[in-house]
Amino acid sequence: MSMSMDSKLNAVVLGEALASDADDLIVPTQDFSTHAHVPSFDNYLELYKWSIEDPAGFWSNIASQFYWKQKWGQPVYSENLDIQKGRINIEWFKGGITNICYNCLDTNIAAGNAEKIAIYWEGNEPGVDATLTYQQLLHRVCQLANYLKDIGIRKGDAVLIYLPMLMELPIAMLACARIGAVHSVVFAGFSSESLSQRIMDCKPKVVITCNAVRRGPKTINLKDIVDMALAESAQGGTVVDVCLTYENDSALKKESTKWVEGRDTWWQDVVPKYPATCDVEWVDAEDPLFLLYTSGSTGKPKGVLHTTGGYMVYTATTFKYAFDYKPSDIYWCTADCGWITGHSYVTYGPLLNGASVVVFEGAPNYPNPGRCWDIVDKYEVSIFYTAPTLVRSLMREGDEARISYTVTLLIAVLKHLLLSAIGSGKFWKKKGGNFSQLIYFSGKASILLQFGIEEALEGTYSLLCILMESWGNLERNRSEARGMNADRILPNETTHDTSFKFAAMCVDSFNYSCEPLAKKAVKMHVTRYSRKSLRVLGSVGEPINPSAWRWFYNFVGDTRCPISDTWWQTETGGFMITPLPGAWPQKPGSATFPFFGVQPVIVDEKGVELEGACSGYLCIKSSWPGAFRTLYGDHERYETTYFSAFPGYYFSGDGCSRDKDGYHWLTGRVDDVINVSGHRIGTAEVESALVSHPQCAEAAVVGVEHEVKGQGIYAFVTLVEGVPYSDDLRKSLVLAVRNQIGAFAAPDKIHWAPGLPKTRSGKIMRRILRKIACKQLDELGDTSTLADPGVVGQLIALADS
Ligand code: 6R9
Repeated sequence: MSMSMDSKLNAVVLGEALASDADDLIVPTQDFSTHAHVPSFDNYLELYKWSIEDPAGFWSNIASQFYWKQKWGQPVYSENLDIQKGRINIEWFKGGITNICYNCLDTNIAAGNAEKIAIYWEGNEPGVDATLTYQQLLHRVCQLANYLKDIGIRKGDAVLIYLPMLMELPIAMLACARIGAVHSVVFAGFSSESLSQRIMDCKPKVVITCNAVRRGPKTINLKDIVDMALAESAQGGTVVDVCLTYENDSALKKESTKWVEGRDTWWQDVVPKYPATCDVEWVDAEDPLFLLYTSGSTGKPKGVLHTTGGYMVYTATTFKYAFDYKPSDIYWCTADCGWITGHSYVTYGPLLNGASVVVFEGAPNYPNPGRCWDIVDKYEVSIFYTAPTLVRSLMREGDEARISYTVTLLIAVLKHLLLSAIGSGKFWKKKGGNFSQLIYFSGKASILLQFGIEEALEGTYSLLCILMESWGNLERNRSEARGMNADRILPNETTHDTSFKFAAMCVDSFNYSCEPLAKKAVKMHVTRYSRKSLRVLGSVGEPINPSAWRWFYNFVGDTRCPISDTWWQTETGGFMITPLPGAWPQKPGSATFPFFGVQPVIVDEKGVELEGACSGYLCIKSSWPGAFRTLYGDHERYETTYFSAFPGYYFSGDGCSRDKDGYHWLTGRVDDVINVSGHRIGTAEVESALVSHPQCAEAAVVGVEHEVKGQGIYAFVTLVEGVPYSDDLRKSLVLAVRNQIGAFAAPDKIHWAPGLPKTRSGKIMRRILRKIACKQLDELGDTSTLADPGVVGQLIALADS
C-alpha cells in the first residue's frame, strides 16, 4: 500500500468521527451489523487493504467462485493508465474462458435454484403481473438465443435492443450474452434521431423492440420510432436486416402496428418455436459483453464498452456487499435496463447472485404516488434501490397530506370533545343511546378514514379502542334485547354507562395517540403502506442531498434501513464509492468509502493528489475489474476524455470532497462547479441548501456570467405544491443558503420553476437551464429528449417574475 493510502486510511478514525460529528452520524443497529457480510469497519479495512496490496490475489479469490470453462492465465490483470507511457490498456482475467449468462442462470439452477423466482414482473397497471423462475428464464433465454443464431447472429455481432421494462428486455440481454453477441440497449425513451445515431454507430444486424408500451397513463408507439430510426439509418448507409418485434398487446394490437414486410418479424410468431436449450458460446474474459451509449458534454454519444470476465466478477461482488445481499432478499431497482444501473443492478449483478428481482414496467407515481410502496408490500421487497430524483418527487407528494394532518387533528379534537360529553353521561341521557352512538361511530369512522384502516389498526390504542367499543356494544345489545327501549333499561344503566365510559376513555387515549400518528400521516403516500419487509435502501445517479436522504431514511425506511448511496458511472461498470451497510456509521449525503480494489484520489487542477480533508477532482488510481475498456470504435477519444486531464489516473469528471473522517462527498460534475469571487461552489451544495428550506421541493443551480464576481449563482426553484411565489419567500430561500454555506454562496437570482427540464432517466439538463439563465433562448438546442419538453416554455415565461 502506498503512503498516501495509508495516511488516508489513518484519517478514518471512527471513534473520532463519533465524538466530533455525533449529529451527522447514523449508526447501524448492532443486530444489522452482526448479520452483515462486513460487520465492522475493521473488517472492511482488512479486506480493503488486501484488495489494494494484492489485487491479483484478492480478485482471483473472488473470481474462483464463478464458473470458468478454463481458468485465466497470468498475469491476472495488466494495465496502463498512464497516457505518457503509451496506449491506455486494461485487462482482467485474460485467457479465462466463461459465459456470463451461464453464470447467471445455469449455475444457479445447478445450485438448486431452478424453482426460485428470478423475475417478478409488475406491469404498468396494478394487478397486471407475471413471474419467471430461474428455469423458466433459462428456457426463454435459450429460445431467443436459438432464434438469433438461426438468423445468423454470431459471436461479436452487435444486437440493438430498444425495449421497455418487459421481461423480454433482460431476456434479450441474456440471450445475446449466451451466444457471445454484443448487446447495445438503447433506453426506450430516446427519440428516433438518437436511436438512428446509435444504430449507425454500432451497425447491428438485428433490432429487437416491441410495438408499443404503456407508461403511466400514456401509450407510446415504440415501433413507429424504430421505423423512423431504421429509415434514417438506412439513408445514412446502415441497413438493418431484421426488426424482431414483441407484441405488447396490452398497449397495442398486432393489427394496428405498422409493418415493413421482409424486415419485421413478430417475436411471438417465431421465438417460441425454438428449442428451450441452447449451448453456450464460451468467450474470453476480455471479449466484449455490451456497448452502452452515454452522452458526453458535447458531440456524439460515447459507446462505452464493457468486457465479460471482469464485469461479471465486479458487478456480482459489488451487488453482494453494497446491499448486504442474502438469498432470502427480494430486490427491486427502479432503474430502466436502458441505463447502466439496469445493466449492472437489474440484470447481471442480482442474477449472478441468484437473487429474485422485481422488474417494473410502469411509472413510479402511477396510478398514484404510493405505487412504489404498494409494490414493496406486494412482493415484500427487502432491498430497494432508486434515484434521489424519485425520492425528492415522492417527498413532494406528501404535501397534500399536510392538509389532512390539520383536518385530522381538528376531527380528533372535535371527537375528543364529543366523547367527553358522552363519557360524562350528560349527552347520553339527554339524547338517547342511538344518536350518541351515531356521533361516536361517525367520529371514529372519520378517524379511520383519515389514517387509512391499516394505519388505525396498527396503533395499539386503536386496537384497544375497538375491543372496548365491541364490549360496549355487546352490553348495549344485551340491554336492548331485554328492554327494546334504551331509555327504559334502568336496571342495566350502570353497567352500560360504565362500559361505554370506559370505551370512550380508550378512544380518548386513541386521540392522544393521534398526534404522532398524524405526524406520520404527513407522508401518507408512504406510511399507509407497511414497508416492513425493507431492510436496505439504495441511491444512485446524482448526489443525494441530506434532506432527501433523511426523508428516505426516516419515512421510507422507518429509521431501520441503512442507505447505500452508491457513486459510480456507466464507465466504471459497478459501484466505486459506497457504504457497506452495517460496516460503519453513515453521514446523510455521503457515499462514504471506496469499494474493495478502488483507489479514489482527489487531485487539484495540476493533478497533485490532495491529502486529508480536501476538495478537488475525483480520479481513480489503478484499474478495477469492472472498468470499461474503450469507447467503441474510438480508443483515442477514450484516452483523451478520461486519461489525459490527469495523466496516470482515470478522471471521473466529478468533483469530490473528503472530510476529516475520510468520508467522500460527491459534489457533482465538475462542469457544474461555479466559481464565485474565487470561491468554488458545487451546484449540489447550493441546491441542497435550497432544498432544505421547507417550502422548496427541488432546485437546480447554474453559473451565469457576473460582472463583479466572475460567476453568479442562478437558482431554479420548484416550490412545494400549493405554496405561492413571493418576495419574502425568495429572501428566505437566499437566507437558507447564506446560513448553510456562507454569504458568498447566496444565489443572485431565484427563478421560479413549476418543473425542471429532466431527461427521462431523471437527470436535470443543466445545459438548457444555463441557456435560459443566460437568456440565450435561440441556443436551447434539442429539447425533445426531455421527459416533459413543455417545461422549457413555462420556465421562459417565468424568467422575470
Ligand atoms: C450510475 C450512473 C454517472 C454520473 C457520475 C456522477 C453522478 C452517480 C452518484 C452520482 C453522486 C452518487 N452520480 N451516482 N453523484 N452520488 N451516488 O448514474 O451512471 O449515468 O453514467 O452517471 O452520475 O456525476 O459521474 P451515469
